[in-house]
Amino acid sequence: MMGAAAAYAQVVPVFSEDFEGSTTGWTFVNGSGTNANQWHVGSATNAVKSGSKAAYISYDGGTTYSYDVNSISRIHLYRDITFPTASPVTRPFMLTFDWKCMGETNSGGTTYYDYLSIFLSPNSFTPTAGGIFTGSSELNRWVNSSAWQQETVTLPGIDYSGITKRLVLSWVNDGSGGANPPIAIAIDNIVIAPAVGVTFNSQGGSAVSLRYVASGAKVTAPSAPTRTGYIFDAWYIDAGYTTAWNFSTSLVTSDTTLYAKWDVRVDAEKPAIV
Ligand SMILES: [Ca+2]
Ligand SMILES: [Ca+2]
Repeated sequence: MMGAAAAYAQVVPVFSEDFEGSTTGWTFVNGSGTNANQWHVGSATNAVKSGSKAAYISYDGGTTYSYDVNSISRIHLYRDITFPTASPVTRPFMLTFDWKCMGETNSGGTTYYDYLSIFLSPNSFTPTAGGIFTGSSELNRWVNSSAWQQETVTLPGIDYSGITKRLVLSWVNDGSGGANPPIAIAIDNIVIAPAVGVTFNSQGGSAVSLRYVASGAKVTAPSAPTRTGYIFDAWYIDAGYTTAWNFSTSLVTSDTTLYAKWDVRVDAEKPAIV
């Protein structure tokens, strides 16, 4: 329609970065060089999830994926991302990425000393080397995994249509202690994309809310719905009940509707056999 903005297409990413190509658009805030630890995009051993490059912290100019635990760091890697103009936005955006980082916390894991922090901030905030980033909208902090993890973050539910956000990756470490060997942050395959929705058609049973997940992710099974005179059987991908949805293996790659299958309760006086 002329003049009408299209709704965001499902699955199509707003932003995607695998670090294989140019780093144009990214700003490295590593300070004057007196700090050993710096952000790099490169090919250090153990720092790459897929392809041949990733972003990570190195104490020796990108050769080694590791940090100097005695060199205090507040360093940043950031870029601006402009969301396309589209309305209405009726589904959340998901940020996904692969990461690993042991860093350092207290023994209870409640206080972080060496960690990655990610912000999706207004672009009026600019990170400075040596300073904790104070932009709004810290999404979370990541620490305590020496193995690669895939993370999914549901972005705050605002209208992103046509606005520019600043994606800030901040590495912070204090001047002592840390995992041995020190494992700093490595991050790869950053994607921001609209979520895909799973609609649960309860087929006459109690209502089950729509769930959003990142494209390619699993959806968690909801609590079983209830229906007078029936026993809930399972969720199916079709209203003819030929194929059940396997919540432990099936991946949601587009908007999906699942249908509740019900068995007639033969003797309503007796409780259901579990
Ligand atoms: Ca890569
Ligand atoms: Ca430390």
